[in-house]
Amino acid sequence: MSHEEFPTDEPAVVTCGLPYANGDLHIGHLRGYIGADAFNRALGTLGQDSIYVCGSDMHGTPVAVNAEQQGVDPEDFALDWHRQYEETFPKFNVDFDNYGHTHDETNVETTQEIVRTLDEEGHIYEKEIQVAYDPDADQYLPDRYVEGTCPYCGEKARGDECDEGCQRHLEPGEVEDPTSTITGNPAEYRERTHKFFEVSEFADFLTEFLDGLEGTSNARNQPRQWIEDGLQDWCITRDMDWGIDYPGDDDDGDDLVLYVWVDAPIEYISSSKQYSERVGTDEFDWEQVWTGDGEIMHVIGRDIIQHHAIFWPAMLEGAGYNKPRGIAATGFITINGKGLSTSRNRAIWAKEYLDEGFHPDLLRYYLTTTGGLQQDVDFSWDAFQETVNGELVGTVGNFWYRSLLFAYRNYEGTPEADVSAEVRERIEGAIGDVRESVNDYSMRGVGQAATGLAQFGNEYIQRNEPWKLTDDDPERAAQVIRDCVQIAKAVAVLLEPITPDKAQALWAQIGEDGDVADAHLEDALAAPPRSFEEPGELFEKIEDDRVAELTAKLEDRVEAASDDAETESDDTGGDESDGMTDTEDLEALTEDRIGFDEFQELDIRVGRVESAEGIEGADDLARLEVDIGFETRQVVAGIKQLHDLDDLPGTKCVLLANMEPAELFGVESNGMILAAGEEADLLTTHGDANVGEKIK
Ligand code: B3M
Ligand code: ZN
Repeated sequence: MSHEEFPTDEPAVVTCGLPYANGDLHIGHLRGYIGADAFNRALGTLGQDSIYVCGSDMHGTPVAVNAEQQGVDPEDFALDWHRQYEETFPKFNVDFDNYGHTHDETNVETTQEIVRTLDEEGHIYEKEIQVAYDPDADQYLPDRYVEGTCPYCGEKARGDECDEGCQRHLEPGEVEDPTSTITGNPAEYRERTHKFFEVSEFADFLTEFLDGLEGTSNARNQPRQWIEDGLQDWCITRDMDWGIDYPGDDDDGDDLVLYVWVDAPIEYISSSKQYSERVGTDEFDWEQVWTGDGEIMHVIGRDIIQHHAIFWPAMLEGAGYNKPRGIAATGFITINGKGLSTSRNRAIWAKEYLDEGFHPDLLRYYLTTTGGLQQDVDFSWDAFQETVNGELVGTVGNFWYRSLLFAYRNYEGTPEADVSAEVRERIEGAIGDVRESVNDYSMRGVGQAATGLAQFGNEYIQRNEPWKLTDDDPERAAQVIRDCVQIAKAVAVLLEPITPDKAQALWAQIGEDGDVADAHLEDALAAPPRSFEEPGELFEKIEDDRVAELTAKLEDRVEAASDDAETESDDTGGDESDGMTDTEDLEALTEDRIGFDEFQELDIRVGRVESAEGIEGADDLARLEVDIGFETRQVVAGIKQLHDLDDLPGTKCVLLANMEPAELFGVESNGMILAAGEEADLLTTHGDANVGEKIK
């Protein structure tokens, strides 16, 4: 099934995955919300009637675990974050038409109604299952309360998702070797009755649904594979008290609530409903979208494809709702080439970015034109500077300023002339590119079309040299500048989805009234007003010393955090440990003593890891190159599963240099790197000991 191109006659809803209300927003969040915001704005420029809704995800263990750690009530905890998000998004020009939360009345009602329908339609059944339980904590262990090994790929996994490995959703009881994240004890299993949603019954429907699904190819292909491997039903209840009650639950003290992934996507509906209630259904009819033929587009992270391309459409189908037209699953984000990690403080925080005094549109431009809705994004202050200085200052800003200043000085605005055929065609081409890009869910394409047009503007003014024509051929000069003002106007319209404030500033600069956000692509070709004021510069160059300072700040705080981060296992600042082990678990002290000479025989050196990579075929082993001053040693260490190998280069370590060489998996190990504990906490020095120094 193929869809009619945008703009269609039906109203549309764009959503972005709901942020868990459990911590500060960072660049990893922003890329999605900004991308989806730009997409919604771009749909608007095409003339599509479209709204952008979202809300905070208040439930589930991601919230409960963090609230518990802080000793606060999950509702208060989540509401605090929710309010912060509500304040933060507009600061990045992320303009939600409605921003609700999953614990509000609308969502509780809508969720219970949908679940009731699924139940009535026979899509829900009860089953006894083994649920992990921590006897010391006297608590069941849903989802993030339990960790173990993924049964599919062998990577470390949380109770309900294999977030470091194959990204699969895991059902209760599936994770192998489960341990409690509360006490670290192995989990016991207890029998409990839970509700299941019959996802497996929807395999044929889903196959057809995926055939018609637009967006990124991973949102179709991965789910096809999962269907082929055989779909499992989803357990939709949890032994917790924070969440939405199963409808009709008699509150028998069982503490059964709906799994967070039931009520979270339903917030997309609830939030649309709230918008309609606010503006009136004549203006926007949520039912037309969600139960009629409206267009639904989801922007999500690629780790939640299964939830959106399998579970969610099955739920919508089962409850008689409309299904998404497109799912864009964004790539990952890295910082200086390394994985974003909040526990390692390797992130750019939303607040930090604003506190540094950068305009939100700069980040919007960077994120949208490098990653858009699809690609991975690497952020470094260097690359950010290069993009801002090169494209925004150098290309866009330079064109705007030089052409408008020339127009102002010579004509006090837009000269009287017609737009040339060449320029008209060039603008029409850019409009066509935007239209095509939006239909391809490519926000990168939208950015390229806009900046490409400004680039053309620069070439055009350079090629025609109007400054040489004003005396000799004033008519021709006027015509060239008329063209340039038109291009500037078109660039404002085309860039609005990405840099809304800056586009508005330009819009006002050429004397236009009203909001550029209300303009449609065709308006790029309409004549600009006759007169305007002296223009000002719209973008400012980022200086090298500023970048050096920001880069150093980031490196320092990653280093400071990395000492504690080694023991952390998740990315949400999860399980803090006090570093103490019960002495019962420690290996007994050796009675036999050795003399100093014997100790001296151990040639232990300070080293620095130069590179680290996994050894193929060996689950645990990594090959490290370690600089020990005199030479670089190749060492094999059993740390592959326990460390993020990309993090290791540059770290100081301690190496037993006169260890007999050995061969492991065909790789020679020439020394032994020292580590302690089950997580192979690498020994290091904390002062200024140089690489190569002997430990004594
Ligand atoms: N709250 C966040 C995540 O897993 C989760 C998204 C819900 S979308 C309905 O990325
Ligand atoms: Zn896995």
